[in-house]
Amino acid sequence: MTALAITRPVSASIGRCELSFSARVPIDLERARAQHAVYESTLRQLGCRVESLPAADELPDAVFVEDTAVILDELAVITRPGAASRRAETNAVADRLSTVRPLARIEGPATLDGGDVLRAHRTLLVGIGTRTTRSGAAALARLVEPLGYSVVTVNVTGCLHLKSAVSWLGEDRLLLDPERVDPRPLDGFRLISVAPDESPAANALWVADTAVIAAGYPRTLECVETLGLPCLAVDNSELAKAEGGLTCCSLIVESSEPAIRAKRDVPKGRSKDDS
Ligand code: CIR
Repeated sequence: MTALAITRPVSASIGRCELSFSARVPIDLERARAQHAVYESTLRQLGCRVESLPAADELPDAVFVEDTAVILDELAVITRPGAASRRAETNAVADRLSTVRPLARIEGPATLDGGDVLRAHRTLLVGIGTRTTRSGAAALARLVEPLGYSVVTVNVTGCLHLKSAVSWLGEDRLLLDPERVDPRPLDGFRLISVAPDESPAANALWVADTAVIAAGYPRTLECVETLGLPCLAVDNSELAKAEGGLTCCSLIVESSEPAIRAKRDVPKGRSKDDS
């Protein structure tokens, strides 16, 4: 079955992106766009149908579509990003996702970024850190637990999102930087650590049973290959200056068949903890 990969162009204003942990350095727009084009063609090579949303040059971080939604088989949850400058990004994403999934929303004042939600089968690991609040995680839990998902919160320190530090590599495998995430809630998973000086490699995209790993981290690549997993390296160095990794640049819809498009009522994700 062909997965749909939703992407969005690198905005002309990317130089004004949100930054939380890195110093601002110039981003070469043409190079960022060229790397993003290679990223999209890698997704195509892996069998995805890539669909790019309309450009939003006035929204500096629009390329990082991952943060705007959490897509499950049964519904898509439109997030309320922790950075106010990013909230308008959700509009175009919601429009597109409304054609493939019933929608639910995280309502304010709770906040939740898609980069903090890591799905492994029916478990959603939710990072609590700079962008996602406890009430955001609780709001997500109220939406998805009735559907049979369990939500496990994980404290994230020293990096932007949970998925900056942990990635799912199929089955029970998690690739992680143990320095940046509390491994205690990850009991039951097989933990694969990135090489000690290769922390950014912990953000890897698992698509079509292949690990897409940021170029420039050869020891982590070799470690994942040694597990017998197919790997591809993609250069993401320009968008890394905006604190973006490989997962951030796509939303993968595993099945976009019309059969699952039926509308139905989905409860709002507002948390009583927020009032
Ligand atoms: C931000 O700070 O929101 C963007 N500059 C980077 C977002 C990266 N997204 C992600 O890790 N999921």
